[in-house]
Amino acid sequence: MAALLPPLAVVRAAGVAQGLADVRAAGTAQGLTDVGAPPHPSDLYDYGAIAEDQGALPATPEELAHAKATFDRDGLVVFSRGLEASAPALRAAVDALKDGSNADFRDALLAQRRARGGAPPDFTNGAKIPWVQYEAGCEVDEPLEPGAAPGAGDRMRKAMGFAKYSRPIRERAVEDPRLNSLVRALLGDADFELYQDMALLKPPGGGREKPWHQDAAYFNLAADARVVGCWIALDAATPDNGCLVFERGGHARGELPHFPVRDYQLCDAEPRRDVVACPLPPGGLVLFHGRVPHGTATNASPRPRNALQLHWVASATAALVPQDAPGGRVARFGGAARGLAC
Ligand SMILES: O=C(O)CCC(=O)C(=O)O
Repeated sequence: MAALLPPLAVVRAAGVAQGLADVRAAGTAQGLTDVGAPPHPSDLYDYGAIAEDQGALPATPEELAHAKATFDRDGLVVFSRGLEASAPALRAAVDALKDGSNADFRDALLAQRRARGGAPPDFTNGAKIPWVQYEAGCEVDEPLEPGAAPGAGDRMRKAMGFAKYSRPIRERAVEDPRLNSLVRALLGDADFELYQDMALLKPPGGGREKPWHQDAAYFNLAADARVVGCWIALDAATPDNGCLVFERGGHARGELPHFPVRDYQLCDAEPRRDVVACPLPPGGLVLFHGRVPHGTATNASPRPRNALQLHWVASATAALVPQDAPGGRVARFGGAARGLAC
């Protein structure tokens, strides 16, 4: 979305009200500081059940086949046990992104920012660009520079494009053999590659909602791209701190229209069917289809909710498609492009 964005300085000078207008005009906000949003409707993430838990990651061909059948049917498959042994190291690696002690990520991020004159990166040419975003109201001039913004890392809401700079994240998540076997099975035994890596940090006491959406609406990939998302809890994720909520089976509804409201999102008024919550302990994970609708509520709790999110794409379908090209994501997912209003 970055190519459509207002300049960072406009967002920051204008404050939340104008910022929201910019979100509506632009589609989403990727400025260094989030533009903020009004509270979401209190029942927006109500759920009817807890998502079925498979327990431990699959170890046998039969367990892999069962996971694939569940994924194909529901658009998601949950493992409350999987990376629990790695969760402390992964959490420490994410903390090092937040406080700048991962010097390789910090230096790459700052070099990128300087090269762009502080403007947000253009994600249309790929998603693995080092980038961070802070919660609304957290003024940051030079993220991660020593002394520039004491404690600012605690208000970081998102980091991206760090896997190549973090060995623990690569070795314990991106390249975890059990996870890789599972991803291969879910993609129909296809070769695959990492499309995107993110840390989704939802700080305590108001960490920002992620409205209902389909991840594929954000990807500059073709309609037939096969993508598996993997969301790994690094803290206990619960309904009150903003665990994931899914529309089970909703991947079968195809590409749904998205609108710039509080984010680039599905319309709040659209009815959600068969909603399941996905609470997880640290190291628990859920793998999900690129078109399954999902979202997370504001973190209303005093507890952090840090998570790692990886997306893999089948290599045969990994070619980038510019967002505004015929058949690009704006034509396919954009509500306005489809002649719809929210
Ligand atoms: O972790 C979250 O709060 C939601 C993340 C999400 O759904 C996304 O970034 O696509």
